[in-house]
Amino acid sequence: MSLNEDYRSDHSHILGITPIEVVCPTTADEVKACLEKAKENRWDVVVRGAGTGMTGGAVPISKALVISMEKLNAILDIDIPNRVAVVQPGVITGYLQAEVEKQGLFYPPDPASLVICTLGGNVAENAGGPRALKYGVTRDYVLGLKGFWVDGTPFSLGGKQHKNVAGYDLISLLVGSEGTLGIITEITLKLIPLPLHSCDIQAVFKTMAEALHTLANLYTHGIFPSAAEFMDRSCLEAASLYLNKPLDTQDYRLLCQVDGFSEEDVHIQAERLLSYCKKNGALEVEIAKTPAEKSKLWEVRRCLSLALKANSLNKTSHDVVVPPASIGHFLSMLTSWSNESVQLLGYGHLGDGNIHVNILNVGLDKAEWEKIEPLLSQNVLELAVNMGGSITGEHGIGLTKKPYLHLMADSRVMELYRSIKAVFDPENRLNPGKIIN
Ligand code: LAC
Ligand code: ZN
Repeated sequence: MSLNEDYRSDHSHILGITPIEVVCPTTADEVKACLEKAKENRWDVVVRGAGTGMTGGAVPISKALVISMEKLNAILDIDIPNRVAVVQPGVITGYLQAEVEKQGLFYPPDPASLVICTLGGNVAENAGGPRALKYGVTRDYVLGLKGFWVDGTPFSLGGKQHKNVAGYDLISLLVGSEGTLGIITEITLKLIPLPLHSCDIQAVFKTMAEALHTLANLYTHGIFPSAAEFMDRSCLEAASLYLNKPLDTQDYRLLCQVDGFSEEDVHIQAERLLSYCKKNGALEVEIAKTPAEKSKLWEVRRCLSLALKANSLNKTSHDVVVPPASIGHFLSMLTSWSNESVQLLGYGHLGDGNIHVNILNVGLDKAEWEKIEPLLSQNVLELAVNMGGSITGEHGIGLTKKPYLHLMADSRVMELYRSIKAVFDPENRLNPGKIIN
């Protein structure tokens, strides 16, 4: 057992309360014993993976027993005939991906933190990533869950069956429930055939309008990109400083990926994408085929969250979603709310309308920032909702988005959420204060 201050925070940088105890179980039986001990002592219980969550979901905000799944980290089975992987929650996402790829299989969800985040955390948050555009999010791959309810009673839902419509869909409910409904100790994940070939294409545009127009009409050109990411000048400037590398920052970039099962198919899609981008005014197009060329392009994209934080006094991150056709209007509104002291920008998974909005303090003192930031956050989230979108596409509600959940859910729906929580966790001891009060 260890007691560590590090277990108070996650990537939202909210500092929670020091845990009563931090336990790192190595078996499901130990998890059960922890829950029984917590029940006896009437302690709250907060479960965490690698702490890479962005909204404070794993931050303890009451005196709680923290169960860290970091040592429950075995791949139990890669079952090729059944096309599933059975894993413990502490397995690193990128590690599972590498292991299944050796067998010609594919687990697509790829959050930006995939080399450090865990599958249990991905399930808790229903994580997405760039490849969600073609392949969907974590929930689309969870076939089975085993674990415990808060009082230590075991549950087993689904399994290796690829279809299952028996009863209410509790698996889907647990996925994305941010550790508030149950504790997961085993996950069965669907695997699909590994696309054997892929290439990445980066197109540089002079104007945002050209880049967005290209994105908006991509789907009618016989191309199914597995990712379509957008970065603007401010992102590129921050990445250049952060990576200490010169980058051409006077432009807007689309970073797309196409994949398939034959070199010919990928080549055809890439050629179509290249000529389509050029037709739409791309000044430059770069194609990356080798692993080194690909990671050079993705290094810039994947560092953006950290780079923007490093290059501002304060940063608030949102991950709103808008219907794809509204992206241009949404981004222009962000620009209209920016000034020399506060900058609002959007980057990321624009192929599916999932925009990482960053509100950056570049010139305000602490008091001014604390006054203006909530107003700007409110504006950003309300705008997304009013456009028919969502306040979060992949980072969840946790703590930071809790004040805004009502924008998505009327009072009846909020009441249903509270009722669901009360059925699963009548004493409100499981990650209390997250998602809803
Ligand atoms: C990303 C994280 C922030 O896509 O979700 O960079
Ligand atoms: Zn993202």
